[in-house]
Amino acid sequence: MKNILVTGALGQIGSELVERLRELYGPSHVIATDIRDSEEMKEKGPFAIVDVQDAARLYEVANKYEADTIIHLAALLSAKAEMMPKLAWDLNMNGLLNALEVAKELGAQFFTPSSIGAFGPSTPKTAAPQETIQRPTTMYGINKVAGELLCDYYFRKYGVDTRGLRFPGLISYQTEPGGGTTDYAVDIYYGAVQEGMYTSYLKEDTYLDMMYMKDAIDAIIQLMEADGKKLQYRNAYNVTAFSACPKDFAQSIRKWLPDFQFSVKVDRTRQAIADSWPDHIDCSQAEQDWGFRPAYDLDAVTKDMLEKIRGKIT
Ligand code: AKB
Repeated sequence: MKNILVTGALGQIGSELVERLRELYGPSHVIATDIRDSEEMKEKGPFAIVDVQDAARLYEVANKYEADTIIHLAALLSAKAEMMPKLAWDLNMNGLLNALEVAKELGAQFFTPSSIGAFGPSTPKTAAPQETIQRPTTMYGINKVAGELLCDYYFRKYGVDTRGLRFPGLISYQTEPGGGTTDYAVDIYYGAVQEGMYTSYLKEDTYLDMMYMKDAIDAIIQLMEADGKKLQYRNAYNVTAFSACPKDFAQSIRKWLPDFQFSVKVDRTRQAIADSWPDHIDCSQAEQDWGFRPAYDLDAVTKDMLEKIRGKIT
């Protein structure tokens, strides 16, 4: 039986992943950790406050619960990292290094997400391949490329079973994202349900890859359960469900809410970040090596998001 320790458990991915892992492996086998406290998380299974920059504390908690799997999610997202680059370096890099060290000491399997942010302006704009030029121009992207290389290093040098995914923008209703460039793809649904309108901070024709959280959670579990011998890549596999721009989201929402009002007021920082990323990445390697196959396209996401957000606020 696995004992899985999750860092950043109260974040956008963590909150849904912990719930799903507890269903699959049993509540006592999933140790949720975060820098913030949560009564709700505590009630449902083991929970500890951990700042991933505190290596000793991270080790203490992982060792206490005999963690054999570490899912390291604690990180600053792209827009926030651009506003606080030094903090981003400290948290994103030292946090990762500390978590990898714990995995090495305990012989644990390891997962951490990379991102489409690991690509830059010189990466092919469409169907960006699994292996391609990675010269990102954002602090977040630099962290992600360095992180991919660091995870590969721990695999080769110390035999740590590191695995990773390059996530696109993730869309979810349970916990809102914070500080990302792709957050509009969540905010637009809240705007649609609560106010019947949304003002996008990205231009209407800015294409980026997107994926529904349910598909992202499935992909993490599938990759972690995959036969390691079949993995031609470790850190990290390209994954995406669809490429879309703000206008596509607005058109999709109008299929359910015909009066939805959409406008644009560009935020220069986030637009520059989005412009430096590919419009679309190629995920055929993930399909081939471990059977990645997302279930939700844009309209399926829209239908579910509108229903779930309505249920949440009424
Ligand atoms: C962000 O926008 O920073 C993230 C990501 C694509 O990594 N959602």
